Parts: sequence; structure tokens; C-alpha cells
Amino acid sequence: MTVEINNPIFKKLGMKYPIVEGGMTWAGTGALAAAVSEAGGLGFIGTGYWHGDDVRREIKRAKALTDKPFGVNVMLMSRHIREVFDVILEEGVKVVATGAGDPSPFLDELHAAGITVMPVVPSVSLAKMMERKGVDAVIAEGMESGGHIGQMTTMTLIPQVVDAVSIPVIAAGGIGDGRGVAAAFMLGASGVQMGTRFLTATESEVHENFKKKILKARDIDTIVTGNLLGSRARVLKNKMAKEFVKNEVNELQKPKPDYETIEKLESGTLRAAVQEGDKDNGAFMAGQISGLIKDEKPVADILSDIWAQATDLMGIPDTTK
Ligand code: TUI
Repeated sequence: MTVEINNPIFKKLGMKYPIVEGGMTWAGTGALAAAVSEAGGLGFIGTGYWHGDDVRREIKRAKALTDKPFGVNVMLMSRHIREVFDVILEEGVKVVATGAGDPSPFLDELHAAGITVMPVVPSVSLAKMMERKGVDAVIAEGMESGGHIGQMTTMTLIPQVVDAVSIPVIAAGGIGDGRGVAAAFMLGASGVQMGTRFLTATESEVHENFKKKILKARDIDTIVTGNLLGSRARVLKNKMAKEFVKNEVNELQKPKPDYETIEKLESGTLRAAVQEGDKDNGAFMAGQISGLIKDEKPVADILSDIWAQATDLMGIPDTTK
């Protein structure tokens, strides 16, 4: 069996490493996305519930820092999605990844503009549906990831998605070093996505408290909120997360909050973690691989170290050196 590294999409984009940055709202800034792309991966600006103006500002920041292609990750539950896509089209973004929904209503116009579209999928059925609708690749994300997650683990999801579709599969969830990357390729993926590993990059603009929280985290230091209320999200444990989970049973009896309340709560608590480092009330979205991450270093070193280890384990040459 050969390891499939020649992902045609990555080749077209001129990437050095088959590694993309997960779309992290507030944390996945234009500066971090540019650093990942500049170093030979594919950076993504995370946009969550943002308005178009915020997205445009970060795209412009990224453009000022790199000439290489980068992507924008769009959260499909957001009501501002139309203006976000308008900005993406106006700014000539080359790649769009999507989360938390079905991007097919936008596919024709994105493809007409030459944009590569890669939805994040948490299951085989969604991966198959996305392939049928004509997306270019899928990012299959296991529940080890930070942020909104599905039910499947990366180990079980990736080979099943690989068997079910013919388009490239990018593996996500729980990958933070060369062993994880090699494992993902062994499962049949032809690329990987990492989010948490980049949060402690030198170029990451998250608050110092967030970086420290990841560097100090143990394997069991994340918790999943929303198991009962819906919209499951993995965060590093803190007072807010533990209380949220404890109160979920009581909240179940009450009427579901309206969209505006959910947007304010979700976006506000994540921003509090990323920008203010609010230890008690912030939503520190990060994956289970946090426990493995022990250093802050430049994106270029993260990528080259991981790829050197992965290629060594796979017994293939590291042609990037
Ligand atoms: O999207 C994610 N993870 C995210 S999005 C996000 S945005 C946010 N911003 C501020 C505060 C709170 C949240 C944070 N983390 N991962 C990709 C992902 N997509 N995981 C699961 C899915 C998914 C779920 C259902 C994809 C498609 C889907 O389809 C359902 C349907 O049929 O529409």
C-alpha cells in the first residue's frame, strides 16, 4: 500500500505541506492564517457569527502578510452568512471551508468564482451527501476536536469516510504531531487539519491565558457542553463550562433561547476567552490533543517538525527540506 500525499487540491494551491489550519473563530485571525500559508500550509480565517466587515478586515490583514492562498472558514448556522459570502467573493478568496451545516446552496456561485469548497463533516452520510452535491473535498472531523463537534471519533470516522467517497478526505480531530499526521494518512486521508496545535504558535494572537491553559492542560482537561441542550462544543474545563454542563438538565425544562441570545452567548464567551483570557467565564474552545502540546513556537517550526516526524514514521522522504 502506498501513502497518498499527492492531494490535487494542495498541489493546485502550491502548498508545501498537506496540512491546513482549522477555522477557529476569533483565534484564527488573518495574521495566523497568513503565517500558516506563508510557511507552506493552508491558513484559514475563522469567522463564526461575524459580520462581513469583520471578515473583510481579517482578509485584508492576511493579504498584507502573504501572497500565498489562504482560506476562510464559514459557520453556516450564522445569520450573517450571505454578507460573509459576498465579502469572500469580492475579496477573491481562493478556498472556503464550512462548518455546522450544508454549504450546497452556495456551491454554484463559489465554484463559478473558482473557489475550492471543503465542508467539514462529522459523519459518513454527510460526506456522501456533500460529494453528491459536488464539493471538492471533505474535512472529516472527529469529536476529539475543539468547538462544535459530532459524535464519531477520528479513528473510526476517517476510514469509513475514505471508503464512502472518491474526493480527497482531510482528517481532523486530535491531530497535533507527526504521529497523528502519519496515522491519518494510514487511515486513508490525503491531508490533515489542525486547530489546537496552532493556538500556541508564536504568531497566534490568542490571550496569554489561553496559551497557558493549553500548555498546562492534561489529557482529560476538556469537557463537552451542550450534550443535552444540543450544539455540542468541546472546551477546556473552567468554572463556566462545568456550571453550564451541570445546569443543562434544568435548562432543558425551559423554552429554548432565541437565535440572538444563542449568538450573543456563544460568540461572547468565545471572544472573552480568546481576546480577554477570561479564565472563569470564557469558552476556551480546544481539542483533546491540548494535553500533548507543551511548547510555543513559530508556525514554520510547527509545520516542519511535524512533517519531518510524519514522513520518518511513514518511511517516505521529506522532500520539503
Ligand atoms: O464548525 C465546527 N466547529 C465550530 S464552529 C464554531 S463557531 C462558534 N463561534 C462562536 C461561538 C461558538 C461557536 C465553533 N466550532 N466544526 C465543524 C463541524 N461541522 N462539526 C460538525 C459539523 C457539522 C454538523 C452538522 C457539519 C454539518 C452538519 O450538517 C447538519 C445539516 O444537515 O445541516
